[in-house]
Amino acid sequence: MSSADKNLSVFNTTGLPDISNKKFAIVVAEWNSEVTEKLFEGAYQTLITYGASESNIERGNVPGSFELTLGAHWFAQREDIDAVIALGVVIQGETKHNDYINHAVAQGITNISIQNNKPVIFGVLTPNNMEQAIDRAGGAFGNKGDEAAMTAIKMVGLKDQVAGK
Ligand code: RBF
Repeated sequence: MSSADKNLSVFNTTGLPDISNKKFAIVVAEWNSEVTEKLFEGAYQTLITYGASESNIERGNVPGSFELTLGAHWFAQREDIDAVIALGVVIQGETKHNDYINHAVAQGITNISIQNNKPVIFGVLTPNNMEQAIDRAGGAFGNKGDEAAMTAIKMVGLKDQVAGK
């Protein structure tokens, strides 16, 4: 299956950790908010479906995807937060800006997850057009928000496993 055909809401759920006491932050970019809201809904719902409690999920908005790194960093610095999910949509083709934004955010998210020693999940769609974005935000190819939340859950579990917890 090529990544273009992957359904982002279909995943292997064997051996998922107990996340009932884990705390998550979801950072949402306001650019292309009609799509990022769908990503948020998917991420939030997936966390709840797999055992997170509503009171353990916090949300923060940032103006655009470029600001996801810093917004996520502020949450990641908090000791009580176990994982951060960063959600955005940068449409390629509409602006050359996407190259700069996508690379900066991908690198930034990698850096802050290492610095803070906790999962910070890259949930940024980088489609060629709005139709492709909608297909991956609850449409034909599932929801990248679901996938980002599942990634957060699995990484939280792996961290505990490695720590022998
Ligand atoms: N932010 C996004 O999240 N998605 C975009 O597609 C996007 N396109 C942009 C295009 C241009 C020309 C500019 C100037 C900004 C764009 N941004 C986008 C906003 C960016 O992430 C950031 O919020 C601003 O650059 C901060 O001033």
